[in-house]
Formats: sequence, structure tokens, C-alpha cells
Amino acid sequence: MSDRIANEALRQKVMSADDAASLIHDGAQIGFGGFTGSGYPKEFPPALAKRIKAAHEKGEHFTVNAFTGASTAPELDGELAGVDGIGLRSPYQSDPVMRAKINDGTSYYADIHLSQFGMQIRQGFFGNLDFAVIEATKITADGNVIPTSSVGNNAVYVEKADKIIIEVNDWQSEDLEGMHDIYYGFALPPNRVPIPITHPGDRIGETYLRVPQNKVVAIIETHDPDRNSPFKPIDEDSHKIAGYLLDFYANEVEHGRMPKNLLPLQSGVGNIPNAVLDGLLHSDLDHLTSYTEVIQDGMVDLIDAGKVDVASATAFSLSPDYAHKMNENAAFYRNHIILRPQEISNHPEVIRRLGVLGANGMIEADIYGNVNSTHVMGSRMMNGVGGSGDFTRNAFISAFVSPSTAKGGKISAIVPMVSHVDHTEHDTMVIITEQGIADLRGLAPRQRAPKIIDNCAHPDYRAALHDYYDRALRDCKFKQTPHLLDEAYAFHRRFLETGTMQA
Ligand code: 0RQ
Repeated sequence: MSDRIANEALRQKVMSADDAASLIHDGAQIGFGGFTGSGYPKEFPPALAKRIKAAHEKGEHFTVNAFTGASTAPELDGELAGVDGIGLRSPYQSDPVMRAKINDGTSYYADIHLSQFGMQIRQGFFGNLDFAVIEATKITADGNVIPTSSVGNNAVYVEKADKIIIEVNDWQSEDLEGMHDIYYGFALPPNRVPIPITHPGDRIGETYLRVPQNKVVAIIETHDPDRNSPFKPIDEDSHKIAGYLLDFYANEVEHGRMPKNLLPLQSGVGNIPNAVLDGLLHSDLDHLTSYTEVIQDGMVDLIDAGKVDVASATAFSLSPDYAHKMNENAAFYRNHIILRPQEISNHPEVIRRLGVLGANGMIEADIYGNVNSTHVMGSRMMNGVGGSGDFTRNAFISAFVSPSTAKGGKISAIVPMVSHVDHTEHDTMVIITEQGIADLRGLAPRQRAPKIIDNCAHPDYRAALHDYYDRALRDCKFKQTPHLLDEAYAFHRRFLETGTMQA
């Protein structure tokens, strides 16, 4: 048995994943660890999927409601969704099998802001939590549980669940101990107190999860790596978009609206955020900080180069090489990285106080600045709102970044009216595509529309967008946000009918 379980009483609870899965009943509500493919349980979910599949083969009903931090991996979402084993899923996913089951109606999906999900669990809106299933790198002699490469909602799940299952994974570095900062100051109104973070590097909690031993029903020893997908090489459009964003920040500094070392950066995962981090690496900026959701490769490079002093997040999202580097050097990185519960990494109060610079991807934006981050053609779920709303509404500068077209130019990312709204025009400050940047601060809707069309839309779609806007302005009786309701979705309808938004 692994020496990573130093607590004698808990050592007695070690069992196989199959035995642990046998404890689960139909309809169980399970809070899983895991965030952007990091720190999720790896052997229990496939064992549970096997059990569900066997039950289905006998004609029995068996689904569980699966809650996580955010997206997980094929071993969790993929396995459970693949056997039609998930009744309700929340709060964020990006697995292709899970997505398909949401879109074909097999599973319900409640898409909640990542900062708010723990709160809703605490308030009981999702019902009683039967199990928490989390990953640990070790359990101390005192029974304290050291998390791994994500914190996510682990603390609230452990607190609220009736029973706890822990995977102790010796692939994860023991030196992660000291990187986490688990805050236990949550209360429901009217007893809330300020969250005492005034700098991204502030530590306000404990380095371990408090886990009541009497609730632990199983411990599983595992050895498997996190999902750790490699990043795509940065493409030209992403370089361009990153360039516009960094020039915009430089201009803000020049005008005295930001300090020289900027403000804490929030950066999503994906090609464009990676290009932004790469741009920062090659800039002359230093003493940068980050207050974000995930630490990806580019952030590790910035720490290595001495450009980022401290980065606060809730999880890693690293490529295999960088995950290896993290495992080898966690004792160094824990001086520069803090992993917090997602209720804190994404907390509106802290984001607003620190003046975070938000930059998030989008599916589409409309000519007035409303943004759709989640639904393709209004109905098909992509991933979920994730932390984009937490950051966008509360950031010092809220930018949306996206290529101006998708699917080889058949879809325009700038449309007359978004087919689903995640972020309203009131929240969107800046839109950037490879075509250019629209700074919307201080502008009314009629001042925004020509700017978004001219600066951000792809040339193939500009004339059609202008034509729509000009006729809306002329024919719509009310001039605040002119629309022609019978053709506001003509772009989308055309795509559904012909396979392209182009006329
Ligand atoms: O599809 O994968 O089939 O090729 O969407 O698009 O351009 O690669 O961009 O990976 O950044 O994803 C909004 C989904 C963008 C993401 C979204 C298709 C496109 C491609 C991916 P393929 P790109 P990204 C903090 C914040 C919500 C969560 C969030 C997201 C795929 O950014 O999930 O922001 N955001 N969290 O072809 C049809 C359109 C499309 C479209 C793109 N208009 N119509 N398909 N696609 N635009 C995150 C963290 O900090 C972790």
C-alpha cells in the first residue's frame, strides 16, 4: 500500500474502484473533483460506468447526477455519458460524448456560473449530495487531505456530501502540498464577511481539505496522469488577436488607466489566450500577476522567465510535457502559484476589487455587443458559460476574442442578433477578431454597431451586416437598439437551410 496514506484509520478504507462503485445507488447525487481535465477521479468513474452498463443490460434504471468543478476527461464525463449514465450534469463540460448526450436530450444540463455553483449546492437547490468523489496527492497522519492539480468545488462537495470517496493518486507530485489555499470563511447571508484578498498572491485559507473521517467510505489508490492534452501550435489569426489586445493594454498604460505592469490577467484556455501569454513572454513587461481560472503552459513559461510574480487559479490545464515539468518542480512553482476553490478564483467581489483584465472566447457577438459563448445556432450546447460570466461582468476590462468566422468562413462570428445571450451589451467592453478591435466603452448601441461591423466582422459579411443595420435604423420605429425582428436571425436561418451564412 502507498505510503501516501499516513492516517491509520483511513488506510483501513482502501478498496478497489469496483468495490467503491458498488456503494452507489440509482439516482445518486455525486460531486466529483476535476477542473479542465485536472485533478479528477480517474478509476472510480469507469468502474461506476461499468456498473451502470450492467444494470442497464438487466433492464434496470440507473443514472447518477454528476456535478464537478468544470470539464473533466474521457474517464469521467466520457465514460459515464457513454453508458447513458448521467441524469443531470452541472456546471461546465466540454467532453464530446457528454455534449452529444446533452444535445440529444439524454441528459439534463444546468449551466451555472462557476463561482456560483458551490453556493447553489450550499443553498440546497440541487438537493442533497450523496457522495463526494475527489482526488488527493496524499493524506496526512492527521487525516488532512492534500488536493492535486485542481481544487474546483472539492471543499464544498466534501462539506455537503453524506459520504466521501478519495482517490489517492501517486502520479501527482507530493510537493503540491503548500500550493493550495482552501478558504473556509463562507457563510450564507446575512452572515457573509468580506473575502480578504487584496492582491492575487494573498493566502487566506489552509493548504489542505478538511475531511471528516467518519464520512470517508472508500479510498482508491491510483497512478494515472491527468488528461493533459497538448496545445495546438499558435496560428496566425491568434497571433494577430493577441497583438491587438496587447497593444490595447499598452495604450491603457500610456493613458494612465493601468499601471505599467498591467493588472491581474485572466486568461482562458485555447489558442488565442495562449497567443496572448506568448505575446507577454516576448514583451518587455514584467512583475505581472494573474487572477484566473486555470494555469496553462504559457503561464508556466512566464513564471520561468521571471515575468509573472504570482498566478492565482483553481486548476492546471497543462500539456503532457508541462505537467511533467510541474510534477518535477512543484516545490518551486508553489511559491508562484496558488490554487483556490473556484468560488474564490472566480469570485465577483475579488475580481472587481483587483481590477482583473478579462479576455474570453465567444461563439458569436451581435452588432450591439451582446455575446453568445455557449450555444451554436441558438440551441446546440457547446461547452457552457464556465467562468466567462464571473469575469466578464466584474472585470476592469472585459474583452471577447474570437476569429471573425467559423467553419471555414461559412459562419460569421458577428451577427445581427445573437442566437443566445450569455453576456449582455452592458458587460462587453471590447471585441477583438483578427480583423481588428472595437473598444465599446462609452458608446451607445447606435455608436457601437458601425464600429463592430467595420472593425471586427469579416469583409465577406460586412456589406450584409451594414445592409441589415441601415434598414433597421431606417425602418424600426424605435431607435435605441434598432432591429428588424422578422429578419434578425436571417444569418442563422440561412446557415441551417443552406450550410452557410453567406447569401
Ligand atoms: O469547433 O472544435 O469543431 O473546430 O467552436 O472554437 O475558435 O477554436 O475557440 O476553443 O476558444 O472556443 C466560446 C466555445 C470558443 C469557448 C468557445 C466552434 C469552432 C470550434 C471552438 P471545432 P475556437 P475556443 C474561462 C472562461 C465559454 C467558457 C469560458 C468557451 C469550436 O471559449 O467554451 O469562456 N467559452 N470560460 O468552429 C458555430 C460559431 C462558432 C463555432 C466557434 N459562431 N458557430 N461554431 N465555433 N464559433 C475559461 C478558463 O479560464 C478555463
